[in-house]
Amino acid sequence: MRILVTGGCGFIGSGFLRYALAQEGVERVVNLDSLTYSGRLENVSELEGDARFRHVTGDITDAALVSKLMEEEDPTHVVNFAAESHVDRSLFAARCFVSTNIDGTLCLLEATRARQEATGKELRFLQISTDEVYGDLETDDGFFVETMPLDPRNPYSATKAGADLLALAFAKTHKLWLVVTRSSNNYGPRQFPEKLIPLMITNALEGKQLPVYGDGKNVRDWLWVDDNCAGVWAALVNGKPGEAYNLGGASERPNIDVVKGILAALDKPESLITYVKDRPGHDRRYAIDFSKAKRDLGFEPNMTFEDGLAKTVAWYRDNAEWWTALKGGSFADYYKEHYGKLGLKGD
Ligand code: NAD
Ligand code: TDX
Repeated sequence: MRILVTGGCGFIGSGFLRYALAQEGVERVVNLDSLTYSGRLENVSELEGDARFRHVTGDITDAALVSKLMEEEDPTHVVNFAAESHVDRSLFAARCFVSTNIDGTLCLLEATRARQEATGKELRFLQISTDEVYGDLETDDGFFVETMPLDPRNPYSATKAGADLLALAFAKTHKLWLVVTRSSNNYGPRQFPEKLIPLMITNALEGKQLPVYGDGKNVRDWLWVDDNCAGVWAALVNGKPGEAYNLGGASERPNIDVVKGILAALDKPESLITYVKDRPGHDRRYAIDFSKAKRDLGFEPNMTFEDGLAKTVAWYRDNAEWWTALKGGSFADYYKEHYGKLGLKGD
């Protein structure tokens, strides 16, 4: 297998690069990543010594670069992780979400189609989507299933839904071998400290307030990042073309319980919790039915949330040099300015 991965300098993509290089029969893994604020070269530095690995800094919207890479590397598989991935940012900077998540996906799909036509060989494509495309369960029961209509509620999930549907449409109209995975919230080492779990861990380590949106009772289903990578791999190898697969962690938790768990693990006081103005359009509950992936791909989340959270807390405590620089300077100023405009997070 020769795999072209995009977005491999990010949180999940870097986990997938390590996962793929550990599998049998993998001759080559090429990573195309434009190194946005969330793409970190240090996330892949340990792979640089592997002769099968190549990193290319570049944008998935760059059609000439994408087709040049396809000619140079002759991939058998494409896995598209590259995205603008943070819901809060999409509330004030939606344009780059449309560009990367929709235009970028289209660019990769067109290049894949052209390459397949030029070579006459199957080129498999896996689109990384998200459970957020289903919208909001709103109630305490029920689960997302793959047959539900997509009903995204924020600019991030709208662009991910657009890409998801575009990919599935390419599978039908252009007869591409293509599958989509829709996972729930991932957590683990190397997640950018803007997302709930790493933000709360790092704020607690710094003795800062922990900003909980609304009443803290919104529910997310937490999936250990390596379990997601295993599910993506299984879909790439054993998926049925034209199908979407939900990948979940069977770990639904209200946000406030997650935050209290982090404080307990770090032996920090609950007085650090600050309830702040709610995120506009904040989805109440996500929960995943992953029985299709279990049945057809053998997917099963292995990590319990308690063990995974303890490992994640330990990683951030032991790797402060990875995140301290990210939380200062222009990133902090950027968020302060925009959250200020939205009246969020109290500053
Ligand atoms: P991330 O923000 O950590 O990483 C995104 C990566 O994509 C970065 O390395 C960035 O530099 C790169 N990138 C962004 N725009 C690019 C462009 N135009 N060209 C090339 N590279 C570009 O995100 P993540 O959390 O690792 O998410 C990866 C994928 O998984 C995304 O598609 C996201 O929508 C999806 N997803 C994430 C979660 C989650 O909980 N984090 C859950 C479900 C689905
Ligand atoms: O400061 C915060 N306070 C807070 O209460 C932040 C950043 C989040 N939250 C809440 C909002 C959500 O209910 O925590 C929950 C999780 O928030 P995020 O980490 O921003 O994730 P979410 O909005 O659920 O989206 C994530 O899961 C689906 C990923 O960021 C997406 O990329 C993925 O597709």
